[in-house]
Amino acid sequence: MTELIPAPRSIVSGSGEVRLTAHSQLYADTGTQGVGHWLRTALRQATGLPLREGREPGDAGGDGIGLQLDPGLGPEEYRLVSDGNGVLIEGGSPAGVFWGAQTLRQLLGPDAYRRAPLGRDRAWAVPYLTIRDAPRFRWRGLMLDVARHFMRKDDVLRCLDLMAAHKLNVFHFHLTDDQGWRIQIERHPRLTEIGSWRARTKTGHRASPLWEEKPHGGYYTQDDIREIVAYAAERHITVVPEIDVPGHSQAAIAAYPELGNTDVIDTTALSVWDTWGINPNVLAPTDNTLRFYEGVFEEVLELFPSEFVHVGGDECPKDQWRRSETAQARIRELGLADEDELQSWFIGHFDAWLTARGRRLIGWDEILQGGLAKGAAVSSWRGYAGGIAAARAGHDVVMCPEQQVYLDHRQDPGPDEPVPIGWVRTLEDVYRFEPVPPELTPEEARHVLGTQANVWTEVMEDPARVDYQTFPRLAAFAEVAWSVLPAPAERDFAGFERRMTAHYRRLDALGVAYRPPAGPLPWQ
Ligand code: TNX
Repeated sequence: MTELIPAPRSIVSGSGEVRLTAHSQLYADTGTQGVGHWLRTALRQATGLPLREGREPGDAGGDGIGLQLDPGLGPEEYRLVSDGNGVLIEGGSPAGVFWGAQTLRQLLGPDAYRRAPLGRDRAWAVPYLTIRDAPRFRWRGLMLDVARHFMRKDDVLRCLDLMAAHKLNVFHFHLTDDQGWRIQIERHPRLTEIGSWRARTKTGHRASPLWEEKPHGGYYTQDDIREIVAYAAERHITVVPEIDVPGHSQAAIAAYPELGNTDVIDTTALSVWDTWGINPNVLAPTDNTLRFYEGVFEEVLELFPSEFVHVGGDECPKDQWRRSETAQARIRELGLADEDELQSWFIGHFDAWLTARGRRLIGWDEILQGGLAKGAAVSSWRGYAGGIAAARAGHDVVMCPEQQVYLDHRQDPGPDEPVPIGWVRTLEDVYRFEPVPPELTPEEARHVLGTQANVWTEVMEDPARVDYQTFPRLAAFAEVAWSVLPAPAERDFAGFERRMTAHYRRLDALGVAYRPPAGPLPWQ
């Protein structure tokens, strides 16, 4: 059972196996109590074994599990040794031990992912081996768009569990967009009262001649957010919130019409958008807007301890600013050249604001237009170009080019594919994705913090559809983000597919509605 995904740096196999029994103990040193709690809970559910607390890492029976810190290892590095003394997982930090615990779960076989033991005796064995492992990137992300379609809190928690099982550690939470505002902001209650519902949305099966139109909405209370952030933290996942400005803001403008360009259109007539695409109704570059969003970000910072805060910045059409006397006056007053520089000023304001509060701004690559704000990091989505330019200018980058890692795109050209998005990103395309473009020098490449896969949900109305689009491709993505792989053309995709056979059984045990290798089932 060493068909591990993502592949570790090295495995040396021995002969023999550790067998977990009713007598097996689980020891966790003082630094790894949290991981110990997580692992005991997960394995008790799956195996029914008590896994009582051990007093030392190894035990006389040689059938226990030990967890401990080894300051000699890198922060997310771990070593897993299974031998006559039992299973010992050591990590440079609790996170490293946690990733080692994920590997242990894979070694125990797919049933180790179940929430209840099966009704028959079975052996829980870990082959004798030594695994040394560490991630290639420190940012291994998944972005989930809960604005286009709201996902309930429990679905988000499940998503975090699935991320952890794949050793992903950054959850980019796309909380606001034209079609919905999903986070409670106490000082601006209309953002959720008005902004979290839209009157109609097109949903339904691809084969329906007329898609069903129905109201859609929902939002997370601040307590829901606290729970999500804490649940993520237990799994060594950082939640990076995204509040999209100055474009993708129609839901906010529908709630507070004064945020829009009131001298160009009647913003009181706007409602939460019920169409997909790029929206012309953007925020007005006024002091009032800045103060309003500072208030939003103040509450956001209280809820999310992450170093990075995402401010969007993508797809902001400049037409209203061109026609707005208020926006033009601002351009003159600031001595700016054009509307691109006005956007840059807008983002720069929040860069300085976040930096003053000990945080860092990250935005989509359009924030390069008109000049990149001083401390800003970039999510490079329109290919690699934005990321390359940012890295060369000394800015940090997360690579997420839509040509490779947009999981809303269909995964097969076949006519039965349920998602009506034109571009095809196959499992193999994702497996051959390389986050660091060869154009970068080693020095510049250090600015590539890592990579993330993005799940935009315009056409994913429920968690089953999100599962279908996300898996199995997220498994390939996880290997790209974690493992040190050869250049794209030399990657052993056939070998990856062989390991996927075991991985599909894990996803089955986890209840993931992945796309079957043979293609969609009739009801998908
Ligand atoms: C572009 S990626 C967008 C999203 C859409 C997505 C659909 C990005 C920063 N903006 O608003 O949902 O394409 O693939």
